[in-house]
Amino acid sequence: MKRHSTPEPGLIPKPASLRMLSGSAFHLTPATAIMVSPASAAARATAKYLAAVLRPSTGFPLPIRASPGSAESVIELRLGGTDRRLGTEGYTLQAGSRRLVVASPTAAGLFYGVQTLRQLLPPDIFSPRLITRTPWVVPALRIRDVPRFAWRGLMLDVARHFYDKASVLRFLDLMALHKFNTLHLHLTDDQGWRLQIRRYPKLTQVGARRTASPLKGDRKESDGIPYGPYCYTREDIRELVAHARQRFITVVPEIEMPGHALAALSAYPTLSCTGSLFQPRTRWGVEADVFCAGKDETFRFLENVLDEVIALFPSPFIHIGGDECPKDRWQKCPACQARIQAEGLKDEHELQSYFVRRMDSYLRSKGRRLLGWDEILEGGLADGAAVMSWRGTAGGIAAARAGHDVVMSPTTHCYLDFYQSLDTDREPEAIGAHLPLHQVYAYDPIPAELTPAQRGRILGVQGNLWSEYLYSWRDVDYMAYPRAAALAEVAWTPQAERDYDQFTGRLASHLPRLDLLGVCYRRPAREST
Ligand code: TNX
Repeated sequence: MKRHSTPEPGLIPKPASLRMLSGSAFHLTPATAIMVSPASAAARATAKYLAAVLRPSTGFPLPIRASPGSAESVIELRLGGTDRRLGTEGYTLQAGSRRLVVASPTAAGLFYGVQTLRQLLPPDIFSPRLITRTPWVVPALRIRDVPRFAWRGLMLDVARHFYDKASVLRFLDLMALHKFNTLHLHLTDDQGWRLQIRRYPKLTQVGARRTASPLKGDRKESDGIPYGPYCYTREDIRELVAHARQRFITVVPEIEMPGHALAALSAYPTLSCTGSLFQPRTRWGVEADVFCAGKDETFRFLENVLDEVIALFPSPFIHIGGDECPKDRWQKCPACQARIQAEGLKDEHELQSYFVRRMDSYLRSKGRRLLGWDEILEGGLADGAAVMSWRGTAGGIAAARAGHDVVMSPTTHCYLDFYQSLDTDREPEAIGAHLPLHQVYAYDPIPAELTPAQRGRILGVQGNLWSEYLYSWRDVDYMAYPRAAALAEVAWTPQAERDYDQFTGRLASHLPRLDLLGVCYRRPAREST
């Protein structure tokens, strides 16, 4: 007789190692308890999270206990142990008859084990409505899992289009399911300032609305429709950060400087070189007016803004943008030219470097680290600052060689705002370039040209959702998924374990989960676009 072995579950991201066992499966029933050992606030919090996410579809009470008691079966969350190879985020999971144990030396590891457990259950565990089933079965297996990279990020541009707090909370929930641990929020740009700053109320009174946007479908025209005011209050941010923290996600704020700053200059025009009256930009693209690098007032303003940002966001890194800063105004500005003279700088590029170094030393004095797009390398970068490589990988390679930490986010593999198919007539309007699912999956963030020591500088990888054409959270879903699922695997799974055909097989089991979660993803097409 042919032996039927249990098929491997469709886990995304794929764990570092998984072994199917021959013993009996684990049964989740109305008489299952969650056991926390030893009792700790951290493990209890994750136990509560687990009970809450399993509740809508199972309807089971899943009490949290310190011992098995009379439970029919037990999910044990075991925090502790000294297995150093599990690092700060690894875990083990063993499922068998009557007992399923998730173990980790860290609370983060336990949380990732719980995410794996959710995916080990039948897909309708993700149903928001009650499913009548007993038992829910997890096949007997053993998993040992450690992420490849410490930075597993997604960036959400909330400046060009804004997504309300509820949408971002949901975005964080989906990130957690895919074991992402960093949400980079692009909070300010030419077209909008989205963060309430107490000391400078005009930033949101003036900077959080624009009179029009490019017309949907014909970007050369204006739609003539006012947009905003939209921003996050301080309370919103506190809630987002707390929700993220419970999911072991760090929220990295980005305040753009010296370029992409027109919304701020509209509120406080004296921070520009010309002092003219501005309005938040109504077209996409790059604005010529930028923060004046000559006036001390600019630096005082930015330091005060960063003080409030630091108070709201516990992230060790603060992103200061630094990309696409045209030098036209600086070339003609007496204050900027005087600064170049006084500081002995060669040109406006060195002035940008001066700007970034000055912000770097300020952030350092507050115990934080500066992170910026790869343009911040131009003219020399302060020690300790980290680089996000977006214009290909050359910036990341140069930065790693110079001893800086790097997050890889090249347009070629990580720009989730690009078209997903070459058949652009059948896709919602996007930024122009093309990034199919398989190309995201194919990315290896470690450049072959680096030495082993330099490779250690690559903190990880991030997918970017620039939002010029992402009008609502549904568009965000559509562009993010399933490419973010591919990126999650790039970020988490050992390179040797990755295989695109296998991934698409697992994705077929994963999409029903996303369906039940109401994710408006793009259904992968058969054609290899
Ligand atoms: C470049 S990537 C930008 C953004 C745009 C994006 C569109 C980067 C650091 N700057 O301002 O939104 O292209 O893909």
